Order: sequence, then structure tokens, then C-alpha cells
Amino acid sequence: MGELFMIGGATPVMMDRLQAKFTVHKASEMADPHAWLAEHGASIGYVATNGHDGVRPEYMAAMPNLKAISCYGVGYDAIDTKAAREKGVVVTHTPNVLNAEVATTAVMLMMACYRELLRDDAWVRSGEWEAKGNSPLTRSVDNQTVGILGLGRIGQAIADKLAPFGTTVVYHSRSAKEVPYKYYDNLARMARDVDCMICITPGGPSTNKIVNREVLEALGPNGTLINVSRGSVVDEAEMISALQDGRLGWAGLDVFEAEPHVPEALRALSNVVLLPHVGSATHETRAAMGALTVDNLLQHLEDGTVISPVPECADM
Ligand code: NAP
Ligand code: 8YV
Repeated sequence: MGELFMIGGATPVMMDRLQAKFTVHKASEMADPHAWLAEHGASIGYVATNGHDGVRPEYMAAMPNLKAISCYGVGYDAIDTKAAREKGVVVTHTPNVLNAEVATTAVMLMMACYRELLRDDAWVRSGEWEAKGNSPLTRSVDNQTVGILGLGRIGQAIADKLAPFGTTVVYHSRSAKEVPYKYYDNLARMARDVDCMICITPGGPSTNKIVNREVLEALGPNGTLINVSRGSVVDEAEMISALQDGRLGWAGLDVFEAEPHVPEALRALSNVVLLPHVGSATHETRAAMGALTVDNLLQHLEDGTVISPVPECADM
């Protein structure tokens, strides 16, 4: 049996598979996880966590014999992979199995903004339809130019899902890819040329607030911002102010700077659609993510290798 420290939750299926091979120590059931680790940390070989909770540096320091960290989620900006690597700890994540779901969430948010889904639902529920007649017209999702910020695995899935809408896809990332879409090396220039921008980069220092005031104003009063990446990618205060004064048209957001806290000023706006970070949150996709999270741990316990290391640990 291996010894596993679990940060955050796990589904019953994951728990059953893990408990067959590991003694699982759940941080959520400890009065003081740090104190527990100070006493028992040396026995821990494995950590299961998620993209939100990551692994606190003081936890990592308290587990000198740690071998692998398995992250339930593709984004791992809350895990210090450099520190892990230096300790010989391999970090794994769950790429690809969630591409289609997160892409659906992005397209759903775009459609909800364009077609005023929330306003029109409220129009029916409130009785305005009967009282006032038809609701105001909306905008067509067809034939738009959409700029994808971060054309990686999920970005490509978004581009694929938009194809039937006659979308012209363009993109910005640090390097150009071998794809049939126009590349912009400058984000503000891309924002100026598109109708809608969809953010799907990783979080972390290199993307911190790269969607700034200049980019938001380049997107403009007729522009739509969709963020399914991380809240840190967008300057939230600037976005709220731009949405309030109409310098930015609409926003569809799955992620927020200090989630689950969402500023009251943002919640009060009618030109936004807000989701509680559910990009991958379907039974089917979470089952696939859970399976890969567990498979990585079981394989490492069995033969010291993993299935899906983060790029920084790919050669370990
Ligand atoms: P990926 O395949 O690694 O793609 C990331 C893309 O972002 C790449 O095209 C990369 O290209 C670009 N990029 C990275 N740093 C950048 C920077 N500083 N400036 C501009 N572009 C940059 O990752 P993925 O699997 O598609 O996942 C992307 C992210 O989506 C995750 O890390 C996570 O944060 C987020 N996500 C959110 C949810 C949700 O529930 N809302 C679910 C899953 C994932 P270059 O290297 O050329 O820059
Ligand atoms: C999950 C995500 O919400 O994979 C990611 O990066 O943001 C989402 O799929 C999360 O990681 C699960 O904890």
C-alpha cells in the first residue's frame, strides 16, 4: 500500500480505486493538516489535488519522501512545479480529456451573450412577454471573427466547434502554430480586429492581466469577451469599468480573480453571463478526469512512471 495525502475532494469512484492501493489521508478531515504533516509527512509518497487548491509550499516542504503529485485538472498554476522537480517529485495533470467540454462551455457563453439568453429567459418568467410583447432583437452568432487567446489543446477544440457557425478564427499566443488561422503577435491588435475574444491560456505570472485596459478597449463597445481560462488573465477591475461604461460590450465568464468571490459590481451588470467555474463540470468529463488522475497515481506506484506529466516534468 502507498501513503496518499489528499487535498480537496474526490468522487466515490476515485476513492474506491485509490483506497484499493493507498492509505488515503484526507486534509479535509484533519483539524490542522499542517500539524498532521509535521508529524506524519515523511510517510507520504503521493499527493492527489486539484487545480484550485494545488499544494501549498509548506505542505510540500513537510513531505520529504514525496514521489508524485496528481492534479485533477489540466491547469496547475497553483502547484510550484519547479520546487517539485527540484525535489524529484513528478507532477501530472489531466490534459485532452476535457478539451471538448471546456470548448462547449466557451461556445455556450458566447451564444448566451450574443443571443441575450438570460434577458430573454427573464422576459418570459417575469411576464414581460405578455405585458410588453416581443423582446428586443439580438445579435447573430453566425459569421463572426473570433480571436482565440491561447490556441492550445482547448483553443483548437473551440475553433473546431465554431466552424459550423462560419466563424473566421484568428489567434494570439507566444509563438505561431501550424494552423490555417491568422496569427497575431500582438494581443491588442488582435482584439481590435475581432468581434469576440475567447481566453483559454494557462494562468500564472506570464499571463497575469494580459487582457488589460488597452486590450479591452480594442475589443470595444461591440465586442464580446469570453474567459474560460483563469480569472488572473483578465484585469477584472478594468473589465468591470469597461462593461459599466459601454467601452466593452459583453462578457461571458467562467472564471474570476478571487473565485468563488465575484464582485457585486460584476453581478449587478446585465451585459454579462456568469458561471461558477464549470468549464469541465459534467458527469462524463469529470469521470474521465478522475480516471486519469487515479491512473497516474496507480501507474507510478506500480512502476515509477506516469501517463500525463506536466511539460516541466516530461523528462523525469
Ligand atoms: P495548452 O494546450 O497548454 O494551451 C495553452 C495555450 O496558451 C498555448 O497555445 C500557449 O501557446 C498559450 N500561452 C501560454 N502562455 C501564454 C502567454 N503568456 N501568452 C499568450 N499565450 C500563451 O493548454 P490547454 O489544455 O488548452 O488548457 C489551457 C488552460 O485552460 C488551462 O491551463 C487552464 O488554465 C484553463 N482551463 C480552464 C477550465 C475551466 O473549467 N474553465 C478547464 C480546463 C482548462 P504558446 O506557448 O505559444 O504561448
Ligand atoms: C476544473 C480546470 O475546474 O482543468 C482545469 O484547469 O480549471 C477545471 O477543469 C478543475 O481543475 C477541477 O478542480
